[in-house]
Amino acid sequence: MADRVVIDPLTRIEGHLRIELETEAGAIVKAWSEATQFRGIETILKDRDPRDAWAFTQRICGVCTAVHAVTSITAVENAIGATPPPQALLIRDMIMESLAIQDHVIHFYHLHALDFVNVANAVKADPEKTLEFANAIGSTWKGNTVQRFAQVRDTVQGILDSGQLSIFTGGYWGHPDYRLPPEADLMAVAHYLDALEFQRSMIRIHTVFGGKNPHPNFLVGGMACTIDPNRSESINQVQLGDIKNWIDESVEFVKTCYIPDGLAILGVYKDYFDIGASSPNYLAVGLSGTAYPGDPNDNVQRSPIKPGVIFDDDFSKVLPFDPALVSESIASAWLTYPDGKKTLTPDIGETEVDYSGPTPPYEWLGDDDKYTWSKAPRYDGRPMQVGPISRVLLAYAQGHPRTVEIVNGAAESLDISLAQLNSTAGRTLARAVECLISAERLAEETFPEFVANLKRGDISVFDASRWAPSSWPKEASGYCFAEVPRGNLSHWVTVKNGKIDRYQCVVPTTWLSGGRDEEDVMGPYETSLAGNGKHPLVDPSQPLEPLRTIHSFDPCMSCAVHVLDTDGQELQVAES
Ligand code: NFE
Ligand code: MG
Repeated sequence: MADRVVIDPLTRIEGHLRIELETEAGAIVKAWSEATQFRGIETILKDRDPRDAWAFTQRICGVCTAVHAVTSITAVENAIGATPPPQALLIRDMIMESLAIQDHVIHFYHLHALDFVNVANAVKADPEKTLEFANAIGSTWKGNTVQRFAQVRDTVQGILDSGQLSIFTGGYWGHPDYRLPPEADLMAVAHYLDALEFQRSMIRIHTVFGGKNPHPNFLVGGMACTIDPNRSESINQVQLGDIKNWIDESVEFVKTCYIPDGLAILGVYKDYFDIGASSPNYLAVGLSGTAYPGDPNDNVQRSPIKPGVIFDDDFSKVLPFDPALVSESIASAWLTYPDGKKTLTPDIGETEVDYSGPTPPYEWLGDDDKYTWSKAPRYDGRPMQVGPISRVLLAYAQGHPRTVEIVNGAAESLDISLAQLNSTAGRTLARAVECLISAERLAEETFPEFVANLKRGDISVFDASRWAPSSWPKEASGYCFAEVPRGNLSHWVTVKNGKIDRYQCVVPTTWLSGGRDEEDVMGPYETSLAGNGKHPLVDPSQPLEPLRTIHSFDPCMSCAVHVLDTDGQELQVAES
């Protein structure tokens, strides 16, 4: 008889995720991924001005913020035929890339590292030996000093002595599978605190180009800022100097701190390259930060890799990506589609609430066919992994030189095969690899290209020719697929008589956290836990192992279940 285990809420994520598990002899045999949170954005957009959609969709999330805005304006531009100037596109790229760097750093240190790093063990470390450990793993981060490590050890001791663990409350610090020596734990906790300080500067670029962060300002047809190196009231030489410094600091942090820490920690937990394999299919439209409105020629210049998919873990074969093959199933969701349909493509997607679950508080949801608020996206009928792992695998398979170089180096130092990247540790490694590539691209390509254009006098950031609704077609549809921190994000819009007629978002965490489809095929979270019946769970009262695996996807449930509203669709539609 299987034991039943519930993790609710699963913490150190954005939003509310519940995981139900059945275990036998210390291994997970069944899993259900359950979005128990209720929100509403898509239906709010009906009948609104499409030029405002970015401001609403951006509020789907306080973590990835700008990505929904960029995806939205690109989809709307695609529909109405607007063409932003090249400098505006480069500004958007800089915003997307800097967000990706910040988001991955936050994920590794603040949301995921404590699955492997035991804070309570850090106080046993000797600060001098900690510096030796940092040197031994190749960390040249400027924060590595004996004084700093001693100070952090004393801070952690003070927190433990107070009995109030503050940000470290609720960890499974007594779990037997924390394996790092105290020196590694102390170093990682010091870097956790450094990263907390440091992640701010990675995102300041948003405040220059978008006025603020989170939720910077955008504009259909361009960007809502002015750039002129010679004018004090616009973005000028002073801000460009600041931006260059922030970008250089980001590269330094990722290179000297994040990458060595990631390799060292994953090296100690190497069995996690054989744990947590998920759906063997991968989708990406480019490197991190790419915004792809459907024309393969549109992003040739900016993304060195093409949109594509990989099926069945066959990394030697990249198939072309076809937007028409994306669909969303509601077989396991508390939603309904017209005519009893279970699947719709997003261009004609619906968001109709149909709650059939028990009245909370509930004990178990997985016995019902429907158990989540999340739709289940599919590509050509298959669940897909999206995110750093998909982008890195697709870039590797397409021979992107820097990706090949970094992946081969990491695989060699960890002594793992490419196939082992489909794993809990593989997803975490891919995120670190991608973070370095994003930082380097921002520093060496995107920002220099923007500055070079400026030097040539290109200060145009807005094309007004399609601003007036009278210049739009009577009816038009558009979409944009973007590569955002957690994976592939698409927005789909239909504009009719100057207003939004339909709007759908298909979000990375929806791709990943969605449940079973009408064929009873599990979604990626579920497969990572119960795909082979071997995922460990030693102590159900301290479910650290499944936490490691789910955290490797970096869940954002606020994004995943943006589709609903507590009062029903009609009320919100009437709001415009
Ligand atoms: Ni709320 Fe997001 C990202 C989007 S979600 S964080 O990255 O879109 O999966
Ligand atoms: Mg949606």
